[in-house]
Amino acid sequence: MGFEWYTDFVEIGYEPENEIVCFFRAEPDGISMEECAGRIASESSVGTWTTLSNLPERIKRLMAKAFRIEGNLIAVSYPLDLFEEENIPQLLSSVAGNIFGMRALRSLRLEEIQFPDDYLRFFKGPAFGVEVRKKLGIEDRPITATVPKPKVGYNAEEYAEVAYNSLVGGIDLLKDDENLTSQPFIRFEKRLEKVMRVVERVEMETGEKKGYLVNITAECKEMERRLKLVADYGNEFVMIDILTSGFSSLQTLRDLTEDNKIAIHAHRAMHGVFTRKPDHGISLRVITKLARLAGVDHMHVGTGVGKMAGSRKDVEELLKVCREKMGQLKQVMPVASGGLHPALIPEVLDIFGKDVIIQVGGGVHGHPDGSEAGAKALRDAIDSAMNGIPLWEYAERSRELRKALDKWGYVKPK
Ligand code: CAP
Ligand code: MG
Repeated sequence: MGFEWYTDFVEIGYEPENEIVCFFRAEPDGISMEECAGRIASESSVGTWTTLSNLPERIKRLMAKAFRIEGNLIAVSYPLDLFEEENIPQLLSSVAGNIFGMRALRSLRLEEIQFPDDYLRFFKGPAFGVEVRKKLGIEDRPITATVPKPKVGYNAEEYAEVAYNSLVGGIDLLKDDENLTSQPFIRFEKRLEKVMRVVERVEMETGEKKGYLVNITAECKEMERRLKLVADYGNEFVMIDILTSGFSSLQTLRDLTEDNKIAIHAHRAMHGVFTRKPDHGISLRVITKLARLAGVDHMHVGTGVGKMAGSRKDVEELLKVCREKMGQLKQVMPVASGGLHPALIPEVLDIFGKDVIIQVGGGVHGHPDGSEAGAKALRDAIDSAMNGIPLWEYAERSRELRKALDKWGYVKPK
């Protein structure tokens, strides 16, 4: 129509230089792919539905360009000046904002974002990443974590007891569940105090360094208060549900942890709302990449074998995002979690290698002999896999491992 200019944002064959490039999967509704591509580039940069009476030359230079259309895939390049330095919310308001709500697009999925170093250089990235190993003195094996289960409901005393049994059984990090924060029956301060006492007690008894992935998810100022309490105890980790809290809170938290050397464990609860549909939403690849920019140290990436969606190939793709060179950003320590138990450990190590945090909740606390035995069964399974010993053979000298194998066999939970 005469008043439209969407196709002015299409320049097939254009070669981006030092720009942000986004790859979208789009399903147009009654328009051509070229018009669809133009809408995406226009609405996510400087355009709108109609030509304008005023459009200075220097603003034309900020127009995004749809430069490749292959089937349903569209590549769009964005001049860097469209984006504020170190501002993830604004980036998402641009490339994951209005375009997802346009009537002319039946569906849209942001599959990938590529950042030039000139954009990355403003981000702190992970403070520690894989170097969290140094906090625990663990260099030659995966780090283990467990979440007390039932995931919510214990009071602080009961929780501390499960924590003690898990840590003394060999778990390195005690992790709060994603929906455990400060409920009436287990207020944050009391849980923190009890668990930190347990951490100190187990460190004394075992001579091993332990840590608490304490969930501080809350309103931003409250997270800051909780972070300070964690730092006062000398704990070197916090956990945040990064998507329910939002990237703004995450970036604030990253700034706050700069001084007290606290590692950030990122839980991705709620990602399934927009990552699971293959034709609409935002890919976990993009979410994981943004989490690395924001500066998380640990990031859940699925298991490839457990109860959460995500194939081995999907997990391997996310491992690349955690580990590939991205400007000056440190690597992220991946977390394998969701439906794991001792029998699945060899396959997990085959996928992840040793630089991984293996989180096992039900697979520890569902052990027939309780949490301490469950923890030992997990450590024995790791030891077995790290030394190339078949699990059943190792189980001949580990009652705990044998009983875990008896209960769960080699089931891949759904
Ligand atoms: C795992 C878990 C984690 C999921 C999150 C849970 O417990 O604590 O939150 O792994 O999914 O609540 O289900 P289990 P993801 O070990 O008992 O399964 O890691 O895919 O983000
Ligand atoms: Mg959980």
